[in-house]
Amino acid sequence: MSVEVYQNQLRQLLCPPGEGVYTVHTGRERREALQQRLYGDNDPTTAWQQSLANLTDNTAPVLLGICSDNGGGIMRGANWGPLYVREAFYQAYPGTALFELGDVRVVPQLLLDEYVSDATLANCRAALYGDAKSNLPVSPLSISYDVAKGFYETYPQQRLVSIGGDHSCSYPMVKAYLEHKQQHNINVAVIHFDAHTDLLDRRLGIDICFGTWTYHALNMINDPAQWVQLGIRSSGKPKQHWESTLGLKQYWAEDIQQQGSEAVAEQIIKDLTARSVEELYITFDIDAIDATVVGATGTPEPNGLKPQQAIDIIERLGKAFPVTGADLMEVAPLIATQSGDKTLNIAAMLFNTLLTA
Ligand SMILES: [Mn+2]
Repeated sequence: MSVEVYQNQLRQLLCPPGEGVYTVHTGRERREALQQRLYGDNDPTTAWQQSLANLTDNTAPVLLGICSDNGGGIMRGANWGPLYVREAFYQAYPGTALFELGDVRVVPQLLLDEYVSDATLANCRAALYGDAKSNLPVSPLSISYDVAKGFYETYPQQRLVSIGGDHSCSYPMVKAYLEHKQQHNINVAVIHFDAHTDLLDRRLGIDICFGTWTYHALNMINDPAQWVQLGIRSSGKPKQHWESTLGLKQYWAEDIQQQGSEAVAEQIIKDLTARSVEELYITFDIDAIDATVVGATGTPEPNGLKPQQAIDIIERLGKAFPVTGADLMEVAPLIATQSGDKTLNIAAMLFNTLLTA
């Protein structure tokens, strides 16, 4: 795919940053503030479309917003994560170099094109692209995959990061990343922060959603031992079950409390170095952090990591390996939380850590 073809595809599959939730009034002030920050007084749609031509010479990390909570299911609201986390991030870290690719266009009743009937595919293609016979994807995870796949083909040296969205949004991003690294014979590991394992084969018959995506992504990595989960504490089965049946590595929240973040990071570095791992993808479900400070998420859990513990681990790993892919998922800013909740501040800190690790 040529650069021009890919950039034109982005102009169809995505919308300007902040517009991924399809709405006229809700969230308008926030969206306008973001676009003012990015494009000044220029028309945001035109400015965004034109800005995509600058990708060719870009060296900054590239951000994709995925405003889909269509794969969630306990408490929704992570569709607002990309807009709110961006605002908190830009306020806390003004001047950070970041290329805004845009937001995935999200039809909130769809998840994956494989789940959609031919008639609905045609209807949504007509609605999104003005052409019922278009072959472009229409569901958020399918769009995200095509965007990421095309990105790695067109800009193999650049770094793509994303903000979601429920954790199913990581599935297409990790899939495209792992396929790209395999094609180039680069040995990678995935570092996965989460209160939950996300390791169900199916949930109510659905194979790709927030509770299952890791089980399926695990099949794509060179060796499941190069998938490391941190912060687990809410699981129907013990650690030994997951490690022995699926072969991945887990550090539960209690392991990190007992051993300390430094010792855990050193152990991971030792294991991954012995496996000749060259690069890391870090996927961060905000519910890895303790519910007393992170309440604005779909499934907050007590007894989690302190933000600084997660930051220390990421920074230490980032000194040992290049972090060439990352995402931050499950921030649901409109979920009512107790006073003292710091979800957005912490999300901004974590996102900055992922960018700079
Ligand atoms: Mn998760």
